[in-house]
Amino acid sequence: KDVKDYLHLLDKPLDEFEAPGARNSTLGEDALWHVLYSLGQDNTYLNKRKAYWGLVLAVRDRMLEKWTAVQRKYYANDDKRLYYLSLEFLPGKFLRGNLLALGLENEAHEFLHEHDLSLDEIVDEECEPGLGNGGLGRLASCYMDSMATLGLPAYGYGIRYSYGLFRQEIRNGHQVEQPDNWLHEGSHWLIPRPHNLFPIRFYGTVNEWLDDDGMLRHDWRGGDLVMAMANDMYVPGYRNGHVNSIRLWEARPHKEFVLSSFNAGDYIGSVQEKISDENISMVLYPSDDAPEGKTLRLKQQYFFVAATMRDMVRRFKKLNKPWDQLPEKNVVQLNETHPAIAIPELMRMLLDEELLGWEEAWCICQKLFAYTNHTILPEALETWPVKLIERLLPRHMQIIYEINRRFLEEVRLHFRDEPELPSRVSLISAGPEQRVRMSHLAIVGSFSVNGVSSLHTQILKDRVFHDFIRIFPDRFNNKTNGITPRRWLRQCNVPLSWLLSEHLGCNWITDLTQLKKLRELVDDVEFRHDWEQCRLTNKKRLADYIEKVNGITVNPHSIFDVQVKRFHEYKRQLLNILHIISLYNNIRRNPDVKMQPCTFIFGGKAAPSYQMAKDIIYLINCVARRVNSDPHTRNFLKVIFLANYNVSLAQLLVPATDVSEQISTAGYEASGTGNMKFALNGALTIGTRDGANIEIGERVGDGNIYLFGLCEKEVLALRRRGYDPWEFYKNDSELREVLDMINSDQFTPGDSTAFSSIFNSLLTGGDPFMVLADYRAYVETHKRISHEYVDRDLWIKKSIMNTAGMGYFSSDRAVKEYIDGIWSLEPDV
Ligand code: 9GP
Repeated sequence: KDVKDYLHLLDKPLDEFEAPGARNSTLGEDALWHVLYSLGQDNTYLNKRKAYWGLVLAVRDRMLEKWTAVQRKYYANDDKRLYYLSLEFLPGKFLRGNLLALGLENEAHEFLHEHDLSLDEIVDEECEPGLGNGGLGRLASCYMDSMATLGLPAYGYGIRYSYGLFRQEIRNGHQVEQPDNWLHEGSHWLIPRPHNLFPIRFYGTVNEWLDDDGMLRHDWRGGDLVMAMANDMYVPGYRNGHVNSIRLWEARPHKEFVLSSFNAGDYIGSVQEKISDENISMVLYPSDDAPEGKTLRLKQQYFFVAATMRDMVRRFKKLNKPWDQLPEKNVVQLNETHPAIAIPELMRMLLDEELLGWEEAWCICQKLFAYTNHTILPEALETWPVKLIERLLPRHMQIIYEINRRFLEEVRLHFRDEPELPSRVSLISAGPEQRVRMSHLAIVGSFSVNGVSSLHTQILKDRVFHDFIRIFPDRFNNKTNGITPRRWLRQCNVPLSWLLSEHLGCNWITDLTQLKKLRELVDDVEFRHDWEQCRLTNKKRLADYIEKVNGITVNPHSIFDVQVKRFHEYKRQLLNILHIISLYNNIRRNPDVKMQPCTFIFGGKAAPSYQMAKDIIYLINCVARRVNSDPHTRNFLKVIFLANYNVSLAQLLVPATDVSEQISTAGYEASGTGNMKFALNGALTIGTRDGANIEIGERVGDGNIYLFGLCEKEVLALRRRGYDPWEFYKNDSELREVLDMINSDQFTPGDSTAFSSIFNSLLTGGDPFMVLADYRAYVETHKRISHEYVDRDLWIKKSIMNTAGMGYFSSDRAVKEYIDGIWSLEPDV
């Protein structure tokens, strides 16, 4: 069947959701108009580029009409607004998703068809904004999609980085980082708003003065000013006429030139100043699950938070309401601690500019802010040196001291017999260099603190923030992450979407729980056949990509086993590659082995400063080179590393995956969201009892997931008892062989020390992430997978049961839980 035969299944009629101001012209007519009048190009013939940009502008017009109508409605209805503050967003490419949400897919297909073009070709023209590192940024984008689809009065806020996360190239097996100049052609999805401009101060001094009531007041002045300019990105809801926006701040020089130095003839000096001001929004920090303690990063955090608080207060002031209604009309969600400096910033504005008293201002803050924690890795919990904040944001440091003083006074009062408690919960850590603990600031200044999976929230309560639970027993809650079904099924897996809509209707797109009805179809032979065909179509598409990009032929009937995510020791890509090496050894030992061919696919970036993660990438590529060129194993085993893993590549990989690798050391992965994407698309998970894997298991059923290895409690217990990786090395000959190969020149002929860092970390270094402890269980589980995959009926049934069980993991469900449990907002459609 042709694409067009199915499209009606996925499209509801337009008139159901057209907003006021709908136009008479067609999308194609408008695109042609824009090619001539906005791009200034001949529109009598179209190429891919012109068609792409013309369509972007025509789609954008429609979003703008809806967005302005929605903004008007917010004011008219006096709606409570949500501000979602995140230093990262990873929206992926826009065109296809926006067409889909606005119900314009058919029109776009027809228009392109008339010009001998296709949507697939022209989306190649689109550059993906990499304004995030990984899970946290992508989650923010999934939530923005759901907020718009649920018609929430919500705004995303972040930074318009000129350079997103680096572009990864692999040269001679090594990761090489290249700048990602995603704006080199400009982006029409982003609307600059030069009049939404706020001055942001750094450094300077604090003066004291007495007001008419004799109250001591503070005034922060001097220092450097940088301008924050708004750029808006639009997020349409799915077929509901609702459009929200993400406001991304861009740093601009305060003055085009500093006049004094200009007059003094220091032309270069004044230009230099302009450049350093703009640096603030120049580049995203490429660290995931580990903060970069650099001044520029703190500047970025304050810069976007200060501009956002100004914007919120600007809108609130239009309502002419008393200050105590600020939290009735607004709620601010802090995505991680990165925006936590918003708490002292709002205090400063209320105290120093609006002249409120401390109690009143603090009461407002505590009712306004909510904080989501996404990590328990100690090295990833942000702290900033007191000295740095004192210099960069002197007034904020005073306010943090005062918040802390009052908080600790209360703690001492209520926990008299625990003299150690105040220093443990203090916002400021003691030691040779005092530091501000941003998570403590976020907890104390918020009315809600949530983790992102059941296990993660439990760990926060039991371990990481245990003391705070007793101080604020009602503050902690769980909101298990979710993913948007629009991008992660409807958009990325068109064949399966057709099949689902044919059998279930289209409502699953906005009500993912409908997927449970698939359970009634598992015994239908024809349905299972169609299911398998969909999967095969996706696998062939991925195989074509691998052939084109990596020049390696892979067998689409082999098991596609995929691990794509940031490279981090706790995510244990190492465990995966150790298993592959042992498989390789076994095939070489038994050339007549009967086994299901397997294609192991890796993708992901390592933080440029994280040497061990880069060494692991190099190891994978060296193993791949050896395995793929060995005539004895070539037909059974392929290892592929796909460079520059990003949202677009994920959309290609996710629907083509048979086995999803989610193998972090139990207790370390807060939730994971990749795990959800794969299972939703019918992959089977091999995973540890970590993060959301546990909840996925509960929903898809024990028999449809491969959980293995130590659970979180066992990891802790083993560590307490004294974990000795050498024992595993000594007692498991297969494992020993693999490790010895890594510690030789087998994969790097002539260089036997290339991977000694890895070998040493696993043995003499104590194997901090317990790779060796889980090795045997992992290998045995893989044997089971390989065995069960051959029983196609069994496997396809399990695959269907995965999709059927994943309804819960929709970001619509997650956002509804935030609405009910934290935000108290009214959907507005
Ligand atoms: O590492 C977590 C990941 O497990 C989670 O799924 C994601 C979204 O909640 O956040 C990641 N954390 C970070 O990226 C930094 O804290």
